[in-house]
Amino acid sequence: MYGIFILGTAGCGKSLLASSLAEWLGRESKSVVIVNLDPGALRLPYFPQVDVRKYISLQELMEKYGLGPNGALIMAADLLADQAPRLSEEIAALNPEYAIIDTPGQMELFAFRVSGPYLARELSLDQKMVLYLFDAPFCSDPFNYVSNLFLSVAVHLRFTLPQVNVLTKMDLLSEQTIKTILQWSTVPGMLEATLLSQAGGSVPLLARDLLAAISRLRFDFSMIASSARYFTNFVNLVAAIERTLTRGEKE
Ligand SMILES: Nc1nc2c(ncn2[C@@H]2O[C@H](COP(=O)(O)OP(=O)(O)OP(=O)(O)O)[C@@H](O)[C@H]2O)c(=O)[nH]1
Ligand SMILES: [Mg+2]
Repeated sequence: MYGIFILGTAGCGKSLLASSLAEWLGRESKSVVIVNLDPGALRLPYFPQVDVRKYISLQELMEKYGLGPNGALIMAADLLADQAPRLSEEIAALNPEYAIIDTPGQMELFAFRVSGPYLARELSLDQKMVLYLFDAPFCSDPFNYVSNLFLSVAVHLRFTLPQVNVLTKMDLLSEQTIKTILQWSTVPGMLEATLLSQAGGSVPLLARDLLAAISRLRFDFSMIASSARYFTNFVNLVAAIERTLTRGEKE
């Protein structure tokens, strides 16, 4: 069983990508289960065969502990860790080739508290990986792009799983803008030059220094652009996912 954890900032397209990826793999005759780990999800674009909302209810937490919606979300995120055995059991009973795991909207509640990495470690799946999503409209600003690189590296440090970076919602930007964003991650010096050409006092220099710091980490910054709405570039995306998972298998 392969496990694909989908992470990224709020609204970057995690749930729709989970849904489209499941549909695509299903069309390739792969057996797929989508696991919803977002206790706060109101509406999902797919039917989650395994759903943490069965065990954790935000409404109940608010009533029982007198919490507001944010307090309940934090508590719910912390309670996720306890659900590892039940979720593992449910996934094992379905025995899919792929478990696609949709994670909570507010990434910091999952990735930067104890429960997310713990749950990712404990779920009994043979090979696991992270898909880290960059929201393309947000990342067309070079400063936002650099901040997101930091988040991507931080996620990698937290989960220490093989990771593929995905530029989502490519249908919302022009081909030229997508090309530019992809070049920032592959053409040496291009992002630095773009940052330094921006107005903003000391901000471009700060962004350049941050970029230099991350570049020393030897992290793979390459990205695959895609659209979960139109399945654009899914052949390459799925090939990268399969390469990453089978590489892990050989290690
Ligand atoms: N045009 C376009 N819209 C997209 C794409 N992916 C997601 N969206 C839209 O972006 C919005 C957020 O998508 P979601 O999949 O809910 O994102 P999310 O990261 O799960 O959001 P939260 O869980 O609420 O943080 C929705 O309105 C989606 O329909 C895409 O590839 N193209
Ligand atoms: Mg979501």
